[in-house]
Amino acid sequence: MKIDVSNVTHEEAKKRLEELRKKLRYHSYLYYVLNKPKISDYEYDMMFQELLALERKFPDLVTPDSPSQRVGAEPAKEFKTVYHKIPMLSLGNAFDDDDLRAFDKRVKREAGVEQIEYVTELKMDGLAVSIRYEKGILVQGATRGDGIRGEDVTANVRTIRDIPLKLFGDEIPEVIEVRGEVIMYKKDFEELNKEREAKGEPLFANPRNAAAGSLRQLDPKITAQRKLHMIAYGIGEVVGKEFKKHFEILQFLQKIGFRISPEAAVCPDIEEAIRRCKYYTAHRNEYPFGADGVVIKVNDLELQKKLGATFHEPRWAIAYKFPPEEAETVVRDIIVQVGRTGKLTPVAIFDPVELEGSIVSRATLHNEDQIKRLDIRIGDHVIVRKAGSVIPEVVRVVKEKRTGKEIPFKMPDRCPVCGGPVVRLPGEAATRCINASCPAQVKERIVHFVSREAMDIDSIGEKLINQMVDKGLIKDYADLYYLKKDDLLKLERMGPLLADKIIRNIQNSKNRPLANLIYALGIFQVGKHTAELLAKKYHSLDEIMNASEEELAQIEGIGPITAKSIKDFFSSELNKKVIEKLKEAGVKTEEEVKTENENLPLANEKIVFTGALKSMPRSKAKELVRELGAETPDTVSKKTTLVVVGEDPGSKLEKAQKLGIKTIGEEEFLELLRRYGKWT
Ligand code: 3BA
Repeated sequence: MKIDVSNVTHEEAKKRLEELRKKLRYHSYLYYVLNKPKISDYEYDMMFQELLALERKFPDLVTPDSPSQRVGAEPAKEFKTVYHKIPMLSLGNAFDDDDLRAFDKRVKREAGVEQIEYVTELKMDGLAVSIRYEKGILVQGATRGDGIRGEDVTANVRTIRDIPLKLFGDEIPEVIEVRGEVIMYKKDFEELNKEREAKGEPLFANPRNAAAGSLRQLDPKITAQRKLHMIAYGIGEVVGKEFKKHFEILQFLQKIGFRISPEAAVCPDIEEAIRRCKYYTAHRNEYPFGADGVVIKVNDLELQKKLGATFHEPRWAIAYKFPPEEAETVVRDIIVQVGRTGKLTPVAIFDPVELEGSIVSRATLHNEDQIKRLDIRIGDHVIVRKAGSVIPEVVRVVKEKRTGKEIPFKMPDRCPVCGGPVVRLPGEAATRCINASCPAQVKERIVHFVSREAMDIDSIGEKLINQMVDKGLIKDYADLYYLKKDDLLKLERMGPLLADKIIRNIQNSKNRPLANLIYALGIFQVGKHTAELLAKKYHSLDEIMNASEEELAQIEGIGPITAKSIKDFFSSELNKKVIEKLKEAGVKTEEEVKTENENLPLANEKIVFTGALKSMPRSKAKELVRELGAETPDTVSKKTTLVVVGEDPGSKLEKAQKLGIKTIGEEEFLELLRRYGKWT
């Protein structure tokens, strides 16, 4: 339905807009903050549509606090830093009743009173923010950051429906910073992850990470699509309003338009606060959001001030942490997953149980030693719990319930994905599949293969690699060299020019130094440095493949474990096949033995001079750099690596610039000579 505003005058619109904004604000408060709407969604939408229509007709009447202005800001390049005038401290932790009583004792002693009144609030698991209002208008939203400075996320917080753009009522202070937690509901988190899974995007580990990731988006339109909420629990700077109690602050926050912690309560003493903690603990899974504990605060603000804070936490508040939820279940199987880097992870499959509000049926067992340590067998009754993440773990086996029919687990000696050999190096917890063509690892291995320090193949990124593997164009990194233009053209967003460029870049990488190739192979424990040691010692891949483990271990800088890893890699028939494919494609696997000259600092440099040097004749300059190993051709070509530019340079300079070759002036040239002791 379209609302007709064609006959409305500017003056009428101004009045009507004020009225609409006030009504919309009020009803959205009833809806979002109090959960008690008085009008139907339809009525609300109609008012909103009318507001939009009027604002479209009279753009000069749009105000920043209008309910229409929640989304609209353009993506930012980075977040600005916000310094918190009043720091956002952290909270000390308590894990049981005794910790809480000890806290109370300290508070009583330091305050010099017999009994303390507390406020308990559920501790929401999200991201702390501070929202600043001036004259009742939202002017800035910031993340807590390190407590001293956070990030300016104003555009993003504006998209959150339960953060008012304009405060409510007629008791609005000149300035007020409202502090609270931005959270995501559990069901919205699960939905978001489902969507992300369908799109092949990485999942968020928990609702807190999802809330944080959603709020810290440079594009507020993305934040607007995420279902975020905010619950207020405190204030920062305030001008023009005084409070006596913390609970009074909470009530005030609710009055001016915020949601506050459900069931926040005043407790006459610590024993009542402890009872409240038990109550929240018993109901922890019934809240729509994740809560990880209870915050207990001294209610009297005068006392809070007297107690003060240490460097990083207030002495008047503490966080009671819920114990991790545990459940008993039966292990039905132990399967082995292969990660992107080849690590084999045993996973227990058990009868589904509910933990922290969601149903779980598998837990990571980390590695072989963990299974041994806990002595987990298939058929065992076990206690499982969640460890701050969606991935549960096994805490212990209920040995009393063993029947003797339980089956011990043995780590497979073949990769469950590719059937290739697996290796566990001495001192390593992980068992790994070392097959360069293992489908579980192929994407990661190709990403590594093309990276700068490896084969340095430009214009191939992770997205393209994913596509090529998913479409079956390549099964390992050697297949890159057999790619045809027609293959590439089958991919999304691929044109003939880009395809040509990719093929060219791949072909151009065939002559990389041997060290780059060795590194690119992705041998476990062989980084760039070890690859260089190997290349220097052996000059060819074949020689390395033929070297014994003992011989490899003798190289200075290579230990026995790395030597074993190298030997294991090259002993695998599957890996030999991949290397054979690289060779057949024409990838250079050897390197000419370096002559003495080539160990000089400027070996491989081709330096051309143009223009006159003030400090020496050109012949002298050439002689000096030749002594350092450089060649000094007379003309600039693609192979030139450096052009030294003197006074009145000729066409050589232009040519160098056209080819994008590095040029330096005389001062820099002398600096270069000085570096190698050829000039003083
Ligand atoms: N109350 C978190 N800090 C909280 C103001 C103090 C505080 C929290 C709280 C320090 C929650 C530390 C970050 C911070 C504002 C500093 C709460 C919650 N109270 N209910 C006592 O529900 N997560 N977090 N935030 N200042």
